[in-house]
Amino acid sequence: MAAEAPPTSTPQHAAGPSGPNHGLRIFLIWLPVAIAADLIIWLVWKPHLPPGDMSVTAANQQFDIAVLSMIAAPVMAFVLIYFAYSVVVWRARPDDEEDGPALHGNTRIQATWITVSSVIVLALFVFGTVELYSSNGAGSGQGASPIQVPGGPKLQVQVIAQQWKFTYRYPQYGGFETTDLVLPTNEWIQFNVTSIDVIHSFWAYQLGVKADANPGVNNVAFTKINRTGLITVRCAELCGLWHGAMFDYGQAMTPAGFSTWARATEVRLASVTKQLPPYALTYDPTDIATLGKVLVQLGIGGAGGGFYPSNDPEQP
Ligand SMILES: [Cu+2]
Repeated sequence: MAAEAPPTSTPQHAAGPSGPNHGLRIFLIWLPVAIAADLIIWLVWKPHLPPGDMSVTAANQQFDIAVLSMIAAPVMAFVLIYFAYSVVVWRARPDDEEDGPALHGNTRIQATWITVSSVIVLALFVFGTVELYSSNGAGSGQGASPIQVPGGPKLQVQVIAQQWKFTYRYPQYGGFETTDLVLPTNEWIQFNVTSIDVIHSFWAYQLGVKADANPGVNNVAFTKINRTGLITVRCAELCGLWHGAMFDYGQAMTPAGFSTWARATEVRLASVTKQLPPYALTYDPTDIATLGKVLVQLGIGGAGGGFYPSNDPEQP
């Protein structure tokens, strides 16, 4: 009757096949947290993500940020849960002087780790490539010869950056140039972005459009606007002393409102348009200086004159 008493507790690190299944436990804690985090991101967070959904490109960026967050959140949840689980379950007890089991040679952990990492990274690569392509450049400039061009008619709007102002030319309306950015809804818009001095960047926030403006370069970006409203335009490339002041507000109108505005502006600016260099995708800045002299000679440029014909009898 001298049977040995069975051990009352198993050593912490000796939990083998008969011990608790830590992997399953962590998974069961992680799963609801991951699902909840993704649901919160999609249902609660996404509608408020910048830059909103005023245009197809903006909505696409909102979708992309939400999807990337939904991939990242479960990974982050796993790291935090694993950390908390380790602190609670695997902490050294007062009488425990052992080292833990070696991680080397644990084929299951290594294989899982490499597989999951590879799947996530490759999926992100495919997702990013498809999203850039399918959304016509995702609102950023695709250079002079865009890879992906939306079908159908497009309103051409040339964005000309200079220190420290954006001006806009509308080649389909006689090529007039104005400081007002007015755009129609429900129509593809092709921005041809260039500069006549240093590098700038045309950033129409609510449209999700941001395209570099470089001298001598035509940088093409596309968007389609979903609804009318104000558009904030900022220069997004440090371009000199008054870079911070290089912003204004554009307007998205109904197609009928836009058409009325464009035709009226074409007529109003006709005499100025005649003096402009012919519409081109890029401009030689030395021509601009020549143009300035011509305008001064004509009495519609120079100090105080501005580009607009003046009715002031004091002006020559
Ligand atoms: Cu600028």
